[in-house]
Amino acid sequence: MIDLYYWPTPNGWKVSIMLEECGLPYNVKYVNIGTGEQFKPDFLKISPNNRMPAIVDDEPLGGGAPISIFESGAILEYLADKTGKFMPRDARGKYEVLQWLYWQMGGLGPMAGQNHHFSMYAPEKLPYAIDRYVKETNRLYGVIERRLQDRPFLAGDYSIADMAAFPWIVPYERQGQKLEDFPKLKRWFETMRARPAVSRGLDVGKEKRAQTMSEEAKKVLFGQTAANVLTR
Ligand SMILES: N[C@@H](CCC(=O)N[C@@H](CS)C(=O)NCC(=O)O)C(=O)O
Repeated sequence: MIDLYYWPTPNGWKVSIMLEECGLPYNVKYVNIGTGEQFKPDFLKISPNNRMPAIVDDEPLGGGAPISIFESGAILEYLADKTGKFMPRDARGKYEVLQWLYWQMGGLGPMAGQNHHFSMYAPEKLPYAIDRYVKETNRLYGVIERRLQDRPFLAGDYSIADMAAFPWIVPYERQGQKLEDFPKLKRWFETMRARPAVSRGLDVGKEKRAQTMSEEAKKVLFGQTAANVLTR
């Protein structure tokens, strides 16, 4: 059985979607990031970056002691390796997927995350910061749009690259984007959203998802320093 350390946000959805797509049984262990559960010493042992998602698999690929993995991209790769699903086995196909997976990890996710931060959560509305990240998100949507001109999914067949990118498009409105401006992306987004496993993945813990972030949660999440992890 796999333990999924999770909170219902785009990075968490990547893994709940993959687990649902693979039909793997899993236990959800909620990590309430708004109350600081990500700093508990037991969680830091699994996820030293104090971020969810993370998994612990007690029937690991390769056998032996349970394995723990943090970073959603590494988790998706592990689950693809373990099940043989959603990533081609040939080297060319595999690196096609990995390029788009890392593009999401290093680009779309962090930039859209900063977009959310400055547009919705920052105590001051800083026009330069908002404009920078809304524009960069827009450029990245354009990269997807261009990529999907001649293929249905980011890396050929449906893969972990799509499962990584899709959750970050779900909040497109709060990112200041319109799907109508990106018809191929819109078609891809709607195809994915219509998959029952994607829908089940998005539903995991949806009752815990706050519509607005409390002031207490902002204090926990923003302004972290090394002291947050070194003093535990
Ligand atoms: N690169 C990491 C990012 C994970 C991440 O940023 N998770 C956020 C929620 S979306 C989190 O756990 N935040 C807790 C915190 O900021 O203390 C991944 O993809 O796994």
